[in-house]
Amino acid sequence: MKKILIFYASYGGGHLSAAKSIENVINTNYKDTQTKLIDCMKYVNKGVEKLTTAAYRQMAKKAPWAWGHIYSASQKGILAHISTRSNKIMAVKLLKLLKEEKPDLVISTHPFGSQMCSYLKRKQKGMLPRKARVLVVGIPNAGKSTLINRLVGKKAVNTGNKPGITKELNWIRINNDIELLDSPGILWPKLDEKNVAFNLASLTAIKEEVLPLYDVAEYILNTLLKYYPGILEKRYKLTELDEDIIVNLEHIGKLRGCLIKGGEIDYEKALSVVINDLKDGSIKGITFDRYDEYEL
Ligand SMILES: Nc1nc2c(ncn2[C@@H]2O[C@H](COP(=O)(O)OP(=O)(O)OP(=O)(O)O)[C@@H](O)[C@H]2O)c(=O)[nH]1
Ligand SMILES: [Mg+2]
Repeated sequence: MKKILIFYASYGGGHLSAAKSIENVINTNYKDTQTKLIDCMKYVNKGVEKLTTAAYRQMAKKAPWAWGHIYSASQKGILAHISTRSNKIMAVKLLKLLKEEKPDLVISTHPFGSQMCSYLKRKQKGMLPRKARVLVVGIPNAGKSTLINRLVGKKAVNTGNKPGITKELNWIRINNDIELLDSPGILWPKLDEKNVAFNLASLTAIKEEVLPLYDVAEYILNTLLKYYPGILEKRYKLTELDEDIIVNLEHIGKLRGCLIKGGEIDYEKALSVVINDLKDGSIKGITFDRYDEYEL
């Protein structure tokens, strides 16, 4: 059984007559339906309905010529604004009726009823907005997953200090309004420029198997010497670099206590000192991504 509400308003008898005719046609031709006639203005606000229908009757009786003016004025401008605003306010009451009656279909023979229904339809769409879905994208090991965990306030996704920790896409709900998509780090399909590859490797965005850590540490030290000699001196007490990376790492290893049993230098540890100083932010406010290194 389908339920149909037919809204009308008592501004003159025409809207009610039209509503009754529609009801008649439905009841005669569609057996499996139930119809209900409702004065929508009376339902939403008896006071406003009484006042406006009385005003309408007086005008129709004493100044019928004024109706044309009011009708045109109600289509745009201040009157239209007032009417739209008041219909929006009254529509909230109409929603109660719609929730109680749960009609399959609403027909309205008066524009106020149509306006209130269309407002409710739009508002309902607005009340159920789609969640904002945000893709977190960037080079490997940049901190995408860490950012997501920080925003959610718990360890929702895996993180780790090497590229390739996130291997697939994961949707993470932050709250009722936002969902984040964690994604594996992406890189250019081909790293043509050597310095671009080394810059990425310096940020540990490229796997060790691709560029050996010794080469990366050497690149970092050379780049610091070239652009930030003050930092190289302050951090590693080096004003120049030896051509042999082992000599430089020996110096840094001694300075930072990277030793194995017997006082030998732990070169692996020394080079991870250089890489981690850059990665963990101990060396701040620098960039390897130099404008002057690119051919334009
Ligand atoms: N110093 C510093 N380290 C950070 C920051 N954010 C993340 N990290 C560290 O960077 C490393 C990589 O973090 P992840 O969040 O796993 O990076 P990711 O971008 O998700 O990496 P993939 O999933 O491998 O692409 C971890 O060791 C983090 O602790 C930050 O703001 N500052
Ligand atoms: Mg990740």
